[in-house]
Amino acid sequence: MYQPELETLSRERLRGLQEERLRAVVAYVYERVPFYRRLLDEAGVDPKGVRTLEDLPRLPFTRKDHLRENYPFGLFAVPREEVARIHASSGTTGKPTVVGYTKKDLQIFAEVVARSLAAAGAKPGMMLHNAYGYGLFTGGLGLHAGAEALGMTVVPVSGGMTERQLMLIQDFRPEVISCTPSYAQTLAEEFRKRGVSPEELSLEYAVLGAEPWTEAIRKQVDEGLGVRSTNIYGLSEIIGPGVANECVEERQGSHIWEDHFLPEVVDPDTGEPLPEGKVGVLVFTTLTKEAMPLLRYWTGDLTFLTYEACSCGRTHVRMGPILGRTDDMLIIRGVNVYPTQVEAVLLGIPEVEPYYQIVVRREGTLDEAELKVEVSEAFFQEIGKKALSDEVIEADHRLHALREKVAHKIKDTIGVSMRVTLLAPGEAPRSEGGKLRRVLDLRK
Ligand code: ADP
Ligand code: K
Ligand code: ZN
Repeated sequence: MYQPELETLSRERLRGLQEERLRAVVAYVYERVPFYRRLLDEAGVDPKGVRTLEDLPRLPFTRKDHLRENYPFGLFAVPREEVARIHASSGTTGKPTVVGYTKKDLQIFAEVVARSLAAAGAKPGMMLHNAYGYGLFTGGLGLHAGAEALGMTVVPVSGGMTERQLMLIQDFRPEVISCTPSYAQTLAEEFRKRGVSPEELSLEYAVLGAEPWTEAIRKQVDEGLGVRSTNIYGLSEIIGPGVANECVEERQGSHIWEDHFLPEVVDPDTGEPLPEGKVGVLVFTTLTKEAMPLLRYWTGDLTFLTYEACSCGRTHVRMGPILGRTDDMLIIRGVNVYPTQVEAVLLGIPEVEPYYQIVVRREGTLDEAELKVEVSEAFFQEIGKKALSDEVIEADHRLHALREKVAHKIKDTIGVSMRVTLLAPGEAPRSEGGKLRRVLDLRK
């Protein structure tokens, strides 16, 4: 363990610490963040009345929309000069969800990731091949700093360029790899194709997250790479990856680092707290963050909690796998995508209409997204075709160029490649009273 004294605190002492920190954070945001002062006032909550965990359900939820409404820095509780780093994740529309960290927040981020890596089997002196994306995403830099804190040798490979990844894994001989589960499958598959057996690989542990995965995928990765893989969970709004991690001993649920992130599971419809073991929405209150603390943040992720003692000795509660979402967020190769973001891009292109459908498939180990979108009536008239098909589009440079333009704008603004299919006016599915299926997820 990275911080054994904190990771094995008795439940009673953990609760005491949580309550002390809860009182402090409620007073802190009420004092410093006008949004929270209004939210609490409107909910009729006197911050001084929040004393114990029993008072938690009286606090209003914070939602993704609140982040959007306060874009970019409106939820920061410290002057911008005290923010040491900014990260961002996909927002529901054109603008990303922005998060900030003070120096102390970054230190805590590194500590929880170090705990996560240690839980996953990593030890000081081991080498980490970090294939999470660097940049505005929290994954790359988050794992990086945590591995350094633990005392590992970090190789900041970032995502993509699979050929180079295969070479570096063979030449540098890392013991640990971090990436999305689907990318771990890709790497395993590519090694197999090249006749490199798992026994020849130096890898022992894989830390996989950023998208949902199953025991079937775990088996493939473990066998294909010769590792024991564990789940890492997190979200930018709360800190990034490392909110929770499975212990390599049990691999039965991910320990949530509860001295920093206070979890609840609530009913998705009523918001009422649910008992241990029941599936509902995971909600977090940050207990120690300075730059952007959040009260009862509605993650949209569906799972359950268990307080059963774990053989690894850690006392922190475990969460199950993510079983779904309460909203229409898609995760394509680890990147969050909202249909409304796609819509915002389409609204900015005069030759198409915001009538569209996103079809996601898994081809081999990789997610493939297809965007079907209607061309505008005016554009369709102008090109003078009766119908649109792949052949017609290939043969007409205007259609060809439009398809490229849509694909580029999607890639540039959302960060995910989608194959674009142009439809004639009226061909995209329309709502027939019921809910429109904007998304067809064929991966399940
Ligand atoms: P990250 O880079 O850690 O994925 P984001 O803020 O971009 O952070 O995305 C967070 C969302 O990604 C979560 O709310 C959840 O839906 C999904 N996610 C992250 N880790 C996991 C995981 N281990 N299993 C399932 N879903 C995950
Ligand atoms: K994600
Ligand atoms: Zn455990």
